[in-house]
Amino acid sequence: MADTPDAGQITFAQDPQSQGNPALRWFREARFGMFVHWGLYAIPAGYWNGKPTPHMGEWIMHDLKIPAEEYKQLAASFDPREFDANQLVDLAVRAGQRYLVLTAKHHDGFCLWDTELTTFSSAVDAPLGRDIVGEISQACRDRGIKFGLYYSQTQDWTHPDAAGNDWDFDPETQDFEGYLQGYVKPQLTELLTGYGEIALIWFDTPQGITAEQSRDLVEHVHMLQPYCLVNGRVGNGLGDYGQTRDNEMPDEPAGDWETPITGNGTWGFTDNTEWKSAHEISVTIAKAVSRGGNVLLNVGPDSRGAVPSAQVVELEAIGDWLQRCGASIYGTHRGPFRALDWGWSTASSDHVYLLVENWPAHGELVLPANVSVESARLLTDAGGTSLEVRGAQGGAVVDLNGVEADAVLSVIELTGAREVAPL
Ligand code: H79
Repeated sequence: MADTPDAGQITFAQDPQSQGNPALRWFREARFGMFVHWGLYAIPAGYWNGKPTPHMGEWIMHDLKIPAEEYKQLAASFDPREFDANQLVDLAVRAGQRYLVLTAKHHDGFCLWDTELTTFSSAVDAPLGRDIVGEISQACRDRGIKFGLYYSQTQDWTHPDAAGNDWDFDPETQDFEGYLQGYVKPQLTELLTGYGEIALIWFDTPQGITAEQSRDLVEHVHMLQPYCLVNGRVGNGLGDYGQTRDNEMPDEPAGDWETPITGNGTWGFTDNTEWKSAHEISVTIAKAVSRGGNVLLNVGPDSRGAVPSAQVVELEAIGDWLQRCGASIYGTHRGPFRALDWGWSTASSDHVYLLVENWPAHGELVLPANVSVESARLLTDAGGTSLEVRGAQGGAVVDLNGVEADAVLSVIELTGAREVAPL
């Protein structure tokens, strides 16, 4: 889980009929978002009665087959009195993230809003008595951050008719369609009518959901909010944009897409401290944007609602990097240069951007043979230092002698880059 392999493909493709959703404009502009996995699993934080869970923190109930009635008692301990939604969203702003997706309901079924459909929520069963969806949505609205909700539509380990829990419930006698119509859709109605604009609904693990059921969910969301994006994991090739598997990077994907990545080896909070560095994250962002996609980077707040300070350091370093070179990321699209041995390219209508991971030891960055360039400058230093370009009629090189590589990832802006006939 800790790395971002290159071999992945788009698992949940963009529905060709949905490519026209006008909301994809903000999505393409944003490029980088914060995923927030927060729920009861932050309390055991990877251990149940001293026993470690073998995989991701938020899967503890499933992986240790904790009885639903026992797990549900955790709600009484969900008491993050000091949690401040403004601080969380301020962190997203400092990290340069333009949208935020909160786990309204993860696979364990615990709801972070005041729902009529169950008391198993932060608002009722928890002493907190707070509507976390409401608090974070308001903080996002105040700061101009697009707000989306993760909703586990197929798995719900505390609902007798949902998928995923075969240790308490009998899959043979379940009424999954009844759960979708009588629970999932009414909950989506609450979320899409009670909190103003919802920028996207992030479904997950479609598993055996039928095409008809996936379509019903997409239509339900769009009936309530036509400009709410639906991610590809609603299932069956539907949704407004495509998606990789978790922590994957596709090679040459078509359309609009997103990769969700962990900040360490888990989504829900545990004691794992293998944080991805700002450099690693910047490389993932560079690869994704150079291939037309977005990165949704996870934070898993602890049981008090705090993001671990070691991760805050990396997020702030990414934000600092984006302050300097955001022009190469926000609102840019697939770059013209492929298969570079030193990095990746993105493009806007005016410029081509080079995101250079392997800084050339000899001080010369070799551009593809059929490219000519008018001028180049370094984006990631304070002054936007001009760089000399030699051999502009094909086989051009950017002179990097005397220029220091950026501590996160160096970015060069090209003006007047043109394809010329190969010499
Ligand atoms: O929300 C995060 C994850 O909890 C969720 N998607 C991200 C965004 C996710 N759900 N499922 N998976 C990821 C992959 C599931 C892997 C599994 Fe297993 C393999 C489930 C059962 C076998 C890992 C190994 C978890 C339990 C055993």
